[in-house]
Amino acid sequence: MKKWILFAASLCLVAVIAACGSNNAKTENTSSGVSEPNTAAPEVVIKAKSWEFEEAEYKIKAGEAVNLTLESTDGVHGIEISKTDVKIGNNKTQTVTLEAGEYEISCNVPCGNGHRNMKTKLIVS
Ligand SMILES: [Cu+2]
Repeated sequence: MKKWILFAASLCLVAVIAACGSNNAKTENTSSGVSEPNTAAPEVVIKAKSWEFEEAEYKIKAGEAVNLTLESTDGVHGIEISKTDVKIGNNKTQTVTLEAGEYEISCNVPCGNGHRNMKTKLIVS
């Protein structure tokens, strides 16, 4: 429980810092992308198998909470999203809120021969 309070507090801090630094383009990626669990948010399922993701790209809305679920249908995988702190474990869900842009989703679990090529795109707009 305490962890969540700390986490929420740090999110608030990031929001304050982001608001203050909005004139400075370099600070805009300080937000982690990870937000508090929100079961009301729409869900996007990213299916993974050895060694590829089901879709060549995934699309979500900018600035809105989305539940990203990683579903592995073959093998054990995990994902991380470039330019963010978002990491999602095998068959886990994470609520994320991202700024518009193009991100790369890649597998972060060494899962065998094709691991290094296990990437897909996330379009946030
Ligand atoms: Cu992998």
